[in-house]
Amino acid sequence: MAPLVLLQSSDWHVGSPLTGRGLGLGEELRALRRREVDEAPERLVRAARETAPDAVLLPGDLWDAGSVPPALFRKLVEAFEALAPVPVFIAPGNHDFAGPGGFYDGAFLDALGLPGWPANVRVFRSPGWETAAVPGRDDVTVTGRAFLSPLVEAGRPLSPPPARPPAPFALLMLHGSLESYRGPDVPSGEKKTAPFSREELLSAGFDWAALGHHHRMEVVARQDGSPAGAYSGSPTGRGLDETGPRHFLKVTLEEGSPARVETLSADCRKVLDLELDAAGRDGEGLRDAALALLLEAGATPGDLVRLTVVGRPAAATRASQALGDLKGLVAHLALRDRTLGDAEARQDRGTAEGRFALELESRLAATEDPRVRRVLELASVLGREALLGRVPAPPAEEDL
Ligand SMILES: [Mn+2]
Repeated sequence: MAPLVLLQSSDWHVGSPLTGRGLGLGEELRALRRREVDEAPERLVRAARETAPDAVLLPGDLWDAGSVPPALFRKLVEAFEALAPVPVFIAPGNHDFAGPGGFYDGAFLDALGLPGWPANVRVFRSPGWETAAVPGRDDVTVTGRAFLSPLVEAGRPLSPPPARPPAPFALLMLHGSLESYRGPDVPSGEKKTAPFSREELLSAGFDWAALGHHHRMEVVARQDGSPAGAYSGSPTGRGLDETGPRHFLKVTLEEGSPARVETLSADCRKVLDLELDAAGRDGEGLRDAALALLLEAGATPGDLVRLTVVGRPAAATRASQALGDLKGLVAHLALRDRTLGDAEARQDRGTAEGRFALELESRLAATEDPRVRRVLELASVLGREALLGRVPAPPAEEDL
């Protein structure tokens, strides 16, 4: 039996507005990044040329909202046509849900004069499990389902699991929340949608599970350590919850051997969220430490970086001034000054700076609200400048 080669991706979120993502991108860079988010389908087509897969698996969230412009939908369809004759399987998620009146609805496409889904694409449109054949590979089946609305699904999709078809290679596509996932986009509290455990996934007995919904790559291993499935993660870093390199997955299944998972670079730049401890450093020391940190993080000129400076620098050190000229090293550097006043002045209640520092620190200790905290941090940095008799530089715009 020939090995089975799969190409997997999900969570493109085409049409994302990229606002409020904490990076403070300027208009021009935001527009460029939006185009890059929208070009994930083209990058996938290039990855398919490289990997020559037997099938492409896309477990959901291909677009960000039902209001995605029809022009972007056309580009999506063109990419899928470019993949033909390779079969493409889509299991719609909670963002690109398959309800009536959406882009997965043929009548809706007809009414808008939009092209229908190409013949090589199979979309799972039912909320119940369905199994599809893979054209050209009668030894393979794909079992999938769809979200029909954006609402949180509290039901457990793998309890009970769908019946495993008897094919030598039985593949599963599932959009939902692996309960042990701990990436930066992990949902808080009870917001997990279509939740499932590793144990539920393993006992369902499939040869591979293509997972979507979470945005950091994560492989789910069997008891013997071999891969049972994976989230590829989103292919384009859109903000501080999608940091680091982004991947498409090439998965090779061969009878009698563990699945082989290889990553292909999916993004042309990356988002980095770095923290620098000012710890007694003067301006030059801060600059050297920041350069070392960028190097260690593998920063390249195209990257989008947030650098948070914490701790107590040497007296009268201004982090924003010391680090301002690092901005030329990457495409975007958002500097966040969270430094505290120097320890000696702070201990002296007899000085204005000492009382100011203590007052703000006690207010900071009293609140968890991130917006209030950020305002207090800025007040601390700007107030110290003013107390030192310097004109405070207005802080850069931030979107929290
Ligand atoms: Mn999702």
